Amino acid sequence: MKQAPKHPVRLERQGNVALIVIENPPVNALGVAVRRGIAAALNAAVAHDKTDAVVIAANGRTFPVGADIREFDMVPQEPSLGQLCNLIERAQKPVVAAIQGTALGGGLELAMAAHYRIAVKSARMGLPEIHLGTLPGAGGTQRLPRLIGPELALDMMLTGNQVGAGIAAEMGLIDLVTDNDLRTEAVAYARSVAVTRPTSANRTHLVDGVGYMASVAARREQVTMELGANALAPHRIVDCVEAALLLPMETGLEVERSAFKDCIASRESEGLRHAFFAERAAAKFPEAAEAKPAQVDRVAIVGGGMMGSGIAIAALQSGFAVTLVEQGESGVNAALERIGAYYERSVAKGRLSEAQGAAALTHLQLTNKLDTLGEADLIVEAIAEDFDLKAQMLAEIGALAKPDAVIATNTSYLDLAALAEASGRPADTVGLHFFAPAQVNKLVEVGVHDGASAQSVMTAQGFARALGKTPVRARVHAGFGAGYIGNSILEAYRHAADIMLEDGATPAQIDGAMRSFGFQLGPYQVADMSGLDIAYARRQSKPRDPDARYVEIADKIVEQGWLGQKSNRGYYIYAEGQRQGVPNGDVLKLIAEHRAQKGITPRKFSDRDIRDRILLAIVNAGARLLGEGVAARPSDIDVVMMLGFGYPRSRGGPMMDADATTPSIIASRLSVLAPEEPALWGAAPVLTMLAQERQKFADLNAS
Ligand code: T1G
Repeated sequence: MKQAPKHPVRLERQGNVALIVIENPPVNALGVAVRRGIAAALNAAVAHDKTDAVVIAANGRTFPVGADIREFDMVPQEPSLGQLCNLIERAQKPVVAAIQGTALGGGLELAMAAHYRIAVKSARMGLPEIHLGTLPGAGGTQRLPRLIGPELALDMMLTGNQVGAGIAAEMGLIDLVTDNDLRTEAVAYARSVAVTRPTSANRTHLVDGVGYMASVAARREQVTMELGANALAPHRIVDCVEAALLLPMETGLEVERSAFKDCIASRESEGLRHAFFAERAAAKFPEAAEAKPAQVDRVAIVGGGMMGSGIAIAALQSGFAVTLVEQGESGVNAALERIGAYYERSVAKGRLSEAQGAAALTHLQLTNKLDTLGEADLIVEAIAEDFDLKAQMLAEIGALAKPDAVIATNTSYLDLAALAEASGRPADTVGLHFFAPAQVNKLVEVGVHDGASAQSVMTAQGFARALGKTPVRARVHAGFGAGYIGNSILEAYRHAADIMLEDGATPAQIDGAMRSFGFQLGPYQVADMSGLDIAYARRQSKPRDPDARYVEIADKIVEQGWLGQKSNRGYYIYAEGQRQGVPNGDVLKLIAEHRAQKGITPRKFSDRDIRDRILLAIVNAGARLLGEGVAARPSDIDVVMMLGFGYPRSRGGPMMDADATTPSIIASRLSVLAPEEPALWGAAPVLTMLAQERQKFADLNAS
């Protein structure tokens, strides 16, 4: 018989103290059942004549991390979190919140509605709603300024950053930080306080009205400067903090409630919430049903170039013992220099303390001896992107690695299945495709070929998660160049751009159009940054699709010796050491000559044309990868494009964007462009199917 779900809230007693205990794993999200449970328990506790004080506590790893985000798209149910917080604040007996883990969003608001807050030393707290395109909607914008002042309150809400318990106590947010048993301390503390202390009555930071308004005005100006006048949530946060001074609590709460509703209804918040769940869904690999990640303590990386060193740093930063193998003395020294420079910069910028930097480096073994690989649990091959070199290296790795080790290749384009065969241990070999800079970029594509074992896949995925990365699964079939999800879509993106470049647009115009859409950089700025010779080498080594139009402009630029930022000259010209360039007139001349040679009369493209053509190419390529089973779900494509290629997060990614337009309209727009370049804009079968069945990509996310 199915076990009745335990109620997520229990009322316990310890003498004259009532304990309201929340238990809603995994993160005690404050869904409707939890809210109702807390309200009922509180009313019962306060009404009980043996109750002198109440403690609100949570079982599990954390105090509530906020409202249940999934409920934002549902019909609101009472009590709302705001109503529950008001009920707590108005309680006629002292209420103490006992915090462990991360008290975030509505969880911290609940604690601020309590009359007192105590926390374990390791606890952290924050209001990250801005990362979801919204603001604290349960009284946080009114109570936090009262507790810590406008300046610090605006900092916390506009950055969404977490603060530790120690800092929170210094700010006046927490009353007691303990190293002892939290529940015991909380009950003792509750017994020690005699009176309620409603936060709404706290005027400590509201007395200096002039100073308060100066903080508000300065922040409003800063937000407008940095984010523009239309940045909804940030501006509404400032308005609400202003209201906390100027309006009575009830009215301030109304202002907050209306601002919250506007933000939640915005396309931006919809996109950011989708991104939140898409990143979590991406980590759900089918192989998890068959295997668990094996323990990885020692990692070996073969190749200490930019990628190899970056992966080594990411592993050191996550506490792994790292062996980095490079060729010869000079290779070892170059890798040591690269990694050393990273730690020097991090210490200089205060990101790490000297001690932390030194401690990390004690776990690094740098060598030019491959036979050290026998000790590693996981080996990442990160040498040059050349099939023969990689195949030979993987064969050596396969021979040296211990029987239960997992072998990963960082190839971004080469045939993964063939490389796995070359290692002699295809079942133990998978793809681990990091994105530059590997110590920073959150995205890792886990390449899965037909012969890979579930254990190897899950161990690689587990390693990526342990590095704090977001792993996305990319299934590749024999004979297919890796390319995985990201680079396959990038090829379509670049191809669409190159066609417009050949037909009349300029690099700067195309880049400008994509920046105004929300990308940080346009395709030609990215090309210059990554090095034009790398892409050139790949084009030369890859068989051309005879049915696809080939644009030779990029090749001609490289053949002029213009390689991008590394040669201060590419699509743009760069002053020494500068990352911002000016359009390269010689390239414009080269393009004009190229068109004349091909008999192409340049035509005008509006920025909207440019965006539409590129986005249609991206969505269509995504649909093709879904049809080929390379991507498991559309939201995985969204995650790859947002984390790896700068697709604006507030839009939720290209596949979510396509749903906002609808697959039917996308399919009809593609049909207009398809005759121009069927390989790019000929609708993929999955898209045609969704359009015909009036379905959305989101319907495929559930699968
Ligand atoms: N609502 C619903 N589900 C949530 C959730 C939430 N707030 N937070 C986490 N989950 C699910 C998540 O999808 C995953 O599910 C599982 O919990 C574990 O999460 C009115 C408006 C706390 C730092 O923004 O940042 O309060 O994939 O894998 O890496 O003002 O979760 O297992 O099925 O992320 O250890 C504000 C969001 C909400 C915090 C833990 N709060 N959460 O990270 O685990 S808005 C937040 C996180 C709000 C009020 C407002 C992280 C974490 P599944 P996980 P983790």
